[in-house]
Amino acid sequence: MTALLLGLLGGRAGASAVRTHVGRTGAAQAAGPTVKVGINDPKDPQIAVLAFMPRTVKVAVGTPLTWAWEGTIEPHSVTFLPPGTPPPNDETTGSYLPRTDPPGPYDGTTLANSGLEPLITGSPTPSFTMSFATPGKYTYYCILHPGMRGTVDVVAAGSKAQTPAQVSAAGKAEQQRWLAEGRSAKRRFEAAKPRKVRGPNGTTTWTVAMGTSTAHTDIDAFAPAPTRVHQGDSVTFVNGSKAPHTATFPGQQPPITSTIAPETKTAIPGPSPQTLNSTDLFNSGQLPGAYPPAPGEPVPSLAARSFTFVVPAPGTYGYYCILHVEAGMGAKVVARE
Ligand SMILES: [Cu+2]
Repeated sequence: MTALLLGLLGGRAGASAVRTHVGRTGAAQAAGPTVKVGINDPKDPQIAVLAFMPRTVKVAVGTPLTWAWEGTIEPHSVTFLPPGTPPPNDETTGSYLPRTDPPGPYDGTTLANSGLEPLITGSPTPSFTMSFATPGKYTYYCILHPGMRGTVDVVAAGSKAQTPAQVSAAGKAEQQRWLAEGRSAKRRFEAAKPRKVRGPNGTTTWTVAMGTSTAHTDIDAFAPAPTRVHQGDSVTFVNGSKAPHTATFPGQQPPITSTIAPETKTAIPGPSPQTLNSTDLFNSGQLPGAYPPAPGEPVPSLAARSFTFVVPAPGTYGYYCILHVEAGMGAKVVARE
């Protein structure tokens, strides 16, 4: 992790600097069809596809259906909820982290949950298999990504269902579509000019976007850094994506690497704005995405999604997102006199 951070903070954010498990294969060959659980672009891990592929699958009662995590850095779950349970949200995610196998072939009345993978087992290619006892349409969720849902259409034994090859082909077609969607979003994101606002005493406040999102992807990258930052200028990080992010300047301190440590969420040394130096640790804390944290709740305000750092002296100030460092989310501010 430290080598990765050094690579990032040295400004080489991208595939070459990333310790990655993208592209590895070798999940056990399942007897039934397999649904893919997300993927990070093998050519650019900053592009995370947040989708079950294929989104809908038709299987017969008794057929084992497998979900495979292969090449996803972003963690996901496969979570079937008992009837009447609201979809997972920020407040309930924590209760769904561990795995809960259904007591037998699934009949739709209980919780069936892979748990958040690959975080829970740490396996590079976890999988989750279950079969179904009762015909019907079953919706399932990822506990971390609100828009990420899938459907299993269960038909009676002997009825026409999809073959494993058909499911695999449908999954691959969707994967190509969502990768293309993410790549085009990233091109637009990188082409946008940094926004700036004149401040007092001839200083400038620059805005750096923290990622962006499409219907099926998150782009885990900081917008290109402004190239003409001068001492006294400010850099305001704004999260307009659907995912939470941090802007974390480790200075000469040991970097925070745990995504679940309390200091990940904490503004260090205090609330916005903060004046940087090159030795201490600075952390925006976890800035929420532009997304309702739970159904019926408002989108967090622009202020809640923003954090400003003043750059007091010339120098190079490396920063990263604690939550997405493995995807290569890091950059630097270079300030001149
Ligand atoms: Cu992030």
